[in-house]
Amino acid sequence: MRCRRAFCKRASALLLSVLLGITGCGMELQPESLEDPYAHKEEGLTVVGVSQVGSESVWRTANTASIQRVFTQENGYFLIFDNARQKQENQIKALRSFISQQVDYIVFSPIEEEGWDTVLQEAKDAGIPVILMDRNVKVADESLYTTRVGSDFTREGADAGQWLADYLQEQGRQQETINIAILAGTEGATSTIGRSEGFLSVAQEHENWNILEQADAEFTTAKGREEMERMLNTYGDIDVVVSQNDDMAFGAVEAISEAGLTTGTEGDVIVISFDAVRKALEMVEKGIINVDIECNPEQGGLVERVIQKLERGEAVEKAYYVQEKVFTPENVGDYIDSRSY
Ligand code: GYE
Repeated sequence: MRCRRAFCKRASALLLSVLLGITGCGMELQPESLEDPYAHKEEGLTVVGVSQVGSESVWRTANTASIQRVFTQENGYFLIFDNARQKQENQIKALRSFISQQVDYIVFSPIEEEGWDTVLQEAKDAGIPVILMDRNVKVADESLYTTRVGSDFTREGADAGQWLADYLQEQGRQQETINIAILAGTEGATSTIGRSEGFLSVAQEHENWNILEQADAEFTTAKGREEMERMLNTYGDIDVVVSQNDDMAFGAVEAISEAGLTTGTEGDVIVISFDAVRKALEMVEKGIINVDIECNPEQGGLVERVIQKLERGEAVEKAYYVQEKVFTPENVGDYIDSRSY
């Protein structure tokens, strides 16, 4: 019975994926695989539908890779992966297709917090557990999702603020007016909300910190560069840039240097970034970025452990956090070589 059910699930999963134009990154769905798709497949795989936000950043690519490494057929899974290309409506469509395919689990990284009640109710009604990865949802009924695996973004933002407070103190600049420009990520995303809240909570304690603007730069390099350029033209003096991810920081550093200014430990503008991907860590080592607050994208393993617990009928927590560090020129050297993304 279990085998027949698994076969049906996978058959309908494949067909619907092809019909809906969903390409499986974990498993590329080639048209020819329709000829005899299951002849060589093991039975009894756990079917997992993953809806990813997009591919806006290096972090996101690493997050996707982490999922694809874990949810393989060798490990007992059939992965249906959908890239929503930064659109909530695409995520809702993907979730609905997972529901109609009767997947065993839905894993998804919600682009923004609001707007999920209806589709998550549909998943609940279909008896499909939903695991949030990376970002959170704001729903009236918290039982609409099983658990969330991700980062504590408010803590990350507070770490950034605390680092700045300590740094300014070391430099004897604690009385000076410090003009701060914030490059914010996607509006309404948990990572944007948390990093802002955490940083602003520390900023509030420092009367000399002057937040010039919080500009929406969507977590991309192109937007980071564009918004940085605009803010440099708008404000005469910017002492600190807080970039809510590395990709925006790359764009910001370019814009600052094009304006004839320098960044980092010896520079005109202090740069604080988040994510800590390899290229950014190298910039920390060179003193171009002052500090990088790590956000750990390696969440696939933790998501799988949650699924295994659920498979065994065990209770799970409502949230699981990944471990993260703060990188400065002093400690970054020990970590760069082992960074794979
Ligand atoms: O910082 C950014 C990505 O939500 C933690 O999204 C994630 C953020 C990450 O695009 O690079």
